[in-house]
Amino acid sequence: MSQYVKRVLSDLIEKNPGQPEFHQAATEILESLEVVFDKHPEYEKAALLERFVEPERVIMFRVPWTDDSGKVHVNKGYRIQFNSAIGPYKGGLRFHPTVNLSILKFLGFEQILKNSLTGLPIGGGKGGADFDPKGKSDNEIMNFCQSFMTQLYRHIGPDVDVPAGDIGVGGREVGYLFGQYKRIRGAYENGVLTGKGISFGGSLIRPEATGYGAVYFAQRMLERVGDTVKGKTVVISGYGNVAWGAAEKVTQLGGKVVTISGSKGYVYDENGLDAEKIKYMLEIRASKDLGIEDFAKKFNLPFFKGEKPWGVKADIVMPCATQNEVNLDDAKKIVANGTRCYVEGANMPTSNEAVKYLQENGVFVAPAKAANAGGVAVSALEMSQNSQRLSWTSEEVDEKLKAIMINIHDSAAQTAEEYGFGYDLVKGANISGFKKVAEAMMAQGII
Ligand code: NDP
Ligand code: 2IT
Repeated sequence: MSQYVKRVLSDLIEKNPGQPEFHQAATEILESLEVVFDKHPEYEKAALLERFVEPERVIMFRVPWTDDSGKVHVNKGYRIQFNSAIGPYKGGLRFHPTVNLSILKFLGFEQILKNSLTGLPIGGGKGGADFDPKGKSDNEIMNFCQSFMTQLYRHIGPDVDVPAGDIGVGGREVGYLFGQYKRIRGAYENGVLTGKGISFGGSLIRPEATGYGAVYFAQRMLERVGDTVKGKTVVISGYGNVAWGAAEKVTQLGGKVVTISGSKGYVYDENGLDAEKIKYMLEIRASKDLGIEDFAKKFNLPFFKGEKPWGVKADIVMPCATQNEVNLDDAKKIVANGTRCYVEGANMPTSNEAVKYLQENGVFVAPAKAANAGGVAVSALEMSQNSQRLSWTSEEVDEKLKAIMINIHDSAAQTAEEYGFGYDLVKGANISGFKKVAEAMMAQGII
């Protein structure tokens, strides 16, 4: 690595102790960007990289709420406003007990490049809380969302920062968050959040967009080698929003989804999921009491308790649950199974060494920031529809999503080629996403 990039990375690690996920994401990104800094000595003079790795603003706040028995709880709430060079901060909110500054900084950092790759004018941000929505009643979820927004509202707006969903935050939570924002602001600014219900400014296809987009991305990778999704065996992890959209699109295209999973284990379906089973994924995700084991029980399928699905033979592997689900040992199993195509639906599901191992052993890896950008891309389309006060049909949104995914793939592939990395989509996506942000930051002066 060049001295400059090395120095910024080691400073980042030293100055942000106890943030392993942020270090991990930064290491992968900065390693890829070395070649850009070699070409642009003026970037170092402007301390571009030092500024790029430092969030513009980190907001932390208290979220007190009352459960159904009258007990008071307090959670930590966050919003990382990482980079607004190319547009208002944009990114999801995650409600999960593991949420902390490290996880949100890695997510926010990745989001800057992902959002740039969509070709749409959105900056990077991320937020959330260490709140566990599991087992909570509807009323408790509403209380929490209202308290969270009572703090967050002063920091966001349609031209300032536009949150959306992520783990633990879906349509129901976005509805409660929007209701409270509207009540406090006294204005109907529906462009302030995306992933809203269709009756109040949501976009058709937004719930499906991340999973569909990841499969469109896989389709483009296969097309390059004269192949299609039809007839392919696909291993998916997770059973949430992203896993659901991916399973639906793979199945529509004639592929066979043989696994889904949750934190408690995975389900194996030799015959491949059908429409009824895919629909049931939505029910368990929305349920207060049901989990992945109940899916296996209902359809009489084998359940592998405490295990991950990476040992199952597949043509395509799509991790769609959470970060660091695939380590080096898992990558070895995936390679040994002859998998050709590895598409990240979740954010940073793969350790850096596992990504390298997959790539060195002939697996085509589609990194999250490229492959899962369909969700935020349709969020940006939702913002456009809101500001123009119109709504596009499902077909219109789906067409735009497809075109965006093809464009992301092609620009990552072309950039990697240009910089001498062959078909390395990890490097290509990082460089391609960064170039636009870097140009904008340079043009806007030292801020
Ligand atoms: P959901 O809340 O809908 O689903 C989360 C899924 O991941 C569940 O299957 C859950 O299983 C599993 N999971 C969550 N945490 C863990 C954990 N610590 N260990 C193991 N499994 C876990 O979230 P989404 O589908 O929206 O998000 C999934 C991934 O996709 C995340 O990485 C997210 O950042 C990313 N993403 C989401 C986008 C979106 O539009 N929603 C867009 C782009 C990326 P269980 O309930 O059993 O824990
Ligand atoms: O990780 C992501 O891209 C998301 N959770 C979606 C963000 C968004 O603003 O739609």
